[in-house]
Amino acid sequence: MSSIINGITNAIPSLTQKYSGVPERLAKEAIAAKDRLLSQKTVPDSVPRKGHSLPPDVDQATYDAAIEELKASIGASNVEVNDKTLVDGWYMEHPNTHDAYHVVDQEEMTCSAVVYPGSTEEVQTVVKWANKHTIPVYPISMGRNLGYGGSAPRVPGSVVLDLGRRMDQVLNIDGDNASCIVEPGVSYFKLYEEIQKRNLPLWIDCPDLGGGSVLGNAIDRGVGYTPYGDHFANHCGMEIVLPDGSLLRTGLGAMPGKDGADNPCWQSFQAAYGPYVDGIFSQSNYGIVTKMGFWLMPETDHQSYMVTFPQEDDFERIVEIIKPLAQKRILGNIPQLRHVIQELAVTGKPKTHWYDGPGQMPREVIRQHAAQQPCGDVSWVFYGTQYGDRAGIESQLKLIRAEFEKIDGSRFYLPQDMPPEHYLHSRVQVCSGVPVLRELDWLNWVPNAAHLFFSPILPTKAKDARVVLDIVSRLHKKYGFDLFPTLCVAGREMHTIVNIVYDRYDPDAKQRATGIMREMIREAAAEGFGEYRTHLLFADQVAESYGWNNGALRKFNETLKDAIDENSILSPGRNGIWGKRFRGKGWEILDGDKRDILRDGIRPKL
Ligand code: EUG
Repeated sequence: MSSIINGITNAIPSLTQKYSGVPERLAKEAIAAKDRLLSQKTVPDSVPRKGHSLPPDVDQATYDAAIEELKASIGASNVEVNDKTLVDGWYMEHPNTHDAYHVVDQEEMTCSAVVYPGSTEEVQTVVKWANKHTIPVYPISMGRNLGYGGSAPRVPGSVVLDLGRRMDQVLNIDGDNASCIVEPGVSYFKLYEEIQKRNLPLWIDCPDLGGGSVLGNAIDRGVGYTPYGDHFANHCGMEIVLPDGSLLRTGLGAMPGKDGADNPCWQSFQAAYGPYVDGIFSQSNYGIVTKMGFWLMPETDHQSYMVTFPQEDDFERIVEIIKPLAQKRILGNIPQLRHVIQELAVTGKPKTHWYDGPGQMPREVIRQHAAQQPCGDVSWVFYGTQYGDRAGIESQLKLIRAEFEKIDGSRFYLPQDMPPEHYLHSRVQVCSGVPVLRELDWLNWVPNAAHLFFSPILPTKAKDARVVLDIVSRLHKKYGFDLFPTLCVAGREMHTIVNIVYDRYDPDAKQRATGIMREMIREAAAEGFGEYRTHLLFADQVAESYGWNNGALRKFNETLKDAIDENSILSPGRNGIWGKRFRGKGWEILDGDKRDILRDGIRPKL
């Protein structure tokens, strides 16, 4: 499949050609999405390299010899030195050499080489090699953790282990147990297609964008929007290469099956006997997950809907209405509550289409344009979905509508009430486990756009939502960014996602993006609110904010790290966890350290 823009053909790999490719059913959408993104690009694909990053404390000759040794053990074609020009690409053709959505200089967070292991045994081989040479390795599943660091290592010159390219199999789908087991290179697109091919009445659960790794997203504790939306909570069993190269299986996988078979309950029961260790392999740097089991949801009838609310401060009442509905499990999934400006952004039109003044788009301008959109002149838009049989769905909807109708001027819509291009139709798909690409449309907001997520967890309480919304609103004004808040509201907490969209080739925009992130993390922490996930460059600050009792949690994580990873070789700095080789030596980027990481880079300044 390909698109033609400015006379240049832009081929997009399909899922049949490449494990990370686009499914045929989305070919046209992918071409259109890529064309729109390219039309907003003002810079060349690549610029000459400034240099080649080496791992810390390794000279060129020693490095070259180590690479030759690695080539000899896993095959020369499975080791690529990262000395070519860097290309950011786009979502479907993203790099494994650096962070496509760079925050600091594009050259700053680069690996020295990319390695492609083809099996768990080869992962073990590479890890043993890393220990021998004390070269840090940075595993990625597919590298689509975009907005949180992509495929970039935190320590420049690390060797990226691109697991996905050669470990991309759906190892099993058990229709009877409604479960599967996958390798790191299986995207939501691929798992979905695999299930369709086998004609199984099962759903996957996918995030807003479908290109990510099922395994990678789950170990980063990502979320989706069916009743199985908590990806880590719906995993069952892991296989892990530990930082010393040894191998572990968790859950019932720890018990050998009969005659050497995999245990028959590996994808049926999550815990093993004794401590439930799976959790320490999520958002950590304690092991490389090479296989992971997941539960799949039996397909069911479903109904997506949208409710609009006119007033800016309605969100306080909306949140209070959602809380009991979610606690009683009347709401079928984790709904999203978005600000009306996102109705403009998700049309895929650039900001300049709506407004060409400087700084933030004024509320009055948003209002004028929203009035012309299907949602009308409103402030908040709620997207929900109900599941079960038709009668159940109808009775739930009756209850939900009655609650929301208590807010003056609220309006309820079904997909058939909206024109075909409206975002609600994309919600129907995502909320019934069909992975899509629609969310990319935000990225046309500014030229050369990248995004960063600020992702605090808030109690599902009007008062707290107000506090944080006030903080982020004030800081967005101060830093000149449009405010794109998405509240993913559960019964007791909300994953509050604030999406900073910036031009990654505008140094001033990058400086402001970094500044606002650090300030939002700091101010939210002062109110007692912490992030559920963050970009690599803010990991130290976020980890530091979880500082109760003199940083007891951080110290415990470090104790584990040092016990498991003797040589600090595995993803140093990931999630704010540094092994003893690096800790306290200037690598940490902490609040209040006055570091200017855009000017000075991210290596220690001694
Ligand atoms: C989104 C949701 C997330 C996240 C990043 C982005 C949604 C954007 C709930 O988690 O981490 C529309």
